[in-house]
Amino acid sequence: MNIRTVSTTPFSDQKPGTSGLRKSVTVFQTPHYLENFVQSIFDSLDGCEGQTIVLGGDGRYYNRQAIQIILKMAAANGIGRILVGKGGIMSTPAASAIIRQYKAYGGIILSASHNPGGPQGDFGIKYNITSGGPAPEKVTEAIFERSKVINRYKILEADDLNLDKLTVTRLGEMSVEVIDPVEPYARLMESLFDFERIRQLIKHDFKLCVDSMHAVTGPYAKDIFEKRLGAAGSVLNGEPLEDFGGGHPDPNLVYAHDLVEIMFANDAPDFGAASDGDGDRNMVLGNNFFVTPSDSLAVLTANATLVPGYKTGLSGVARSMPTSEAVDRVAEKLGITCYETPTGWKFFGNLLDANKATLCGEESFGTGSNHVREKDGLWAVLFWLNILAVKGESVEAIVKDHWKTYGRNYYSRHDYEEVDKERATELMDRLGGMLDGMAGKKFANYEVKYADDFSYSDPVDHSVSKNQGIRIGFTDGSRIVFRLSGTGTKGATLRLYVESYEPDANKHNLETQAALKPLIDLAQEIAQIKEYTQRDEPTVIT
Ligand code: G16
Repeated sequence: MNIRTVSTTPFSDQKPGTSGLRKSVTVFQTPHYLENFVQSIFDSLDGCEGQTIVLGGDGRYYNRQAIQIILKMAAANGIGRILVGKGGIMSTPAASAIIRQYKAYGGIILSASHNPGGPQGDFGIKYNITSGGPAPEKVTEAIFERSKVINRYKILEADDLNLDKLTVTRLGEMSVEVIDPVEPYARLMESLFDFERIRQLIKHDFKLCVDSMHAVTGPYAKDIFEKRLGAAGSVLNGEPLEDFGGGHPDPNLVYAHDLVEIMFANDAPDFGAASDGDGDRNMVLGNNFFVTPSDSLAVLTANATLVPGYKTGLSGVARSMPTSEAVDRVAEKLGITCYETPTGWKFFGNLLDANKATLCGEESFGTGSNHVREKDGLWAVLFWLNILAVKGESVEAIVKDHWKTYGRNYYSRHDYEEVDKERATELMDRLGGMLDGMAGKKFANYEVKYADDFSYSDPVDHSVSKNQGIRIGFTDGSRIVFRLSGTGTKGATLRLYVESYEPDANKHNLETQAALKPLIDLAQEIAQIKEYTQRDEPTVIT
């Protein structure tokens, strides 16, 4: 077989964002676009020749074609063995688990996560390292630098492989193993959670509904909830489709509307959950009750010792900066450290590797632990089911009880999607320029305690990440945070995060937007959001 060296010219826009390179499918289909980026990955990896790489994606449109290209490029670049998910499918947390279980050199994951799919939708690619976690900034920087000067890529001339059968075959010198992407993951889940106890709960008429949103978790959810745990018929939208059935596979109250309708009906099930495109995000609901991701992290932390995999306690916890401080209060009570990192799961990697944190979470519907190095949607669902099985209480009762003990952090995120990039940058620059001297200023009932552009110094490798979002904290414990999304593909997305703390249990039943209204108005006033975005309302409120 022939290795072809193809001349190419660089694209200037291959800088990985919050989680890999995400662009529209049409951009990825531009001749040489995918190949340039993949070659930049191989060129940036030291000593990957002869090594094992894991490969799979969330099954969205272009997944199959991209996998065939990457396989041929891997063979031409001297990779020794590729483990590829059957049908090219692998959820992001399963890929992380498989990299770790097989002690692979790394993995290439094809996903644009919660972004819509289909020919007019988005596609994405990211590289994960030996630990199973997303490549840290120094690796993504090296890939980007390489992409700016690349002038050739290597590809094997060969026929496409059949990826729909579990086989071991060869592509040139490289071995290709088509593996079951579900089994190793399901086994890992069985090692962490009390499946027997959850089975008993379900047997005793506990009803659950899990929405896979026609994305990658369908086969995982069917295997785990329906087959292993006996919850027949509990998986909704379980057939993975290349365009996610035309939906937006983002598990929040707006996009997971099928589930929301079921869970907010009169005869709602006891528990509901949804996953995103690649299976790393989760949304948890009780009967007529929504659990914010920030509260979910706090509740899991407070109850972790009820779950077999965490029964000896947690070494620490971590949350991204914009995530509410609910978990900080639990950590304080448990006497463990709570780390505050920038947005992006990659920042948790060092803390997990160094055993400084056991659980991590983000407001963007992400929760996970040291069992893998990605956030893990179905893991979070199982964690909740295990707690529910042990406590025998409803989701709502558990959360309200939690608020009684720790106080309630009212929390909401307002997204202004697809706004003008230049104007959004101007808004952030203007805010940045206002921070000096803001501490001590009074706005209506609020007094500014601190105002800064968040900078993170990694306690393990001491790398510093600057400009990670603007925080304005007030003396009563409330906060407003502004940042531009690093995952959007059209224009800019401005995110406003608003949080206030209420210790008084008699005031825990307010509607969230109403409770936060004074702060939301204040954020408008300070940042002049309407003027800069030309929008009267946010696109999505979660
Ligand atoms: C990715 C990252 C998360 C981040 C989220 C939103 O999630 O892994 O850490 O919180 O994007 O990022 P941004 O606010 O920059 O859009 P996913 O599920 O898209 O891979």
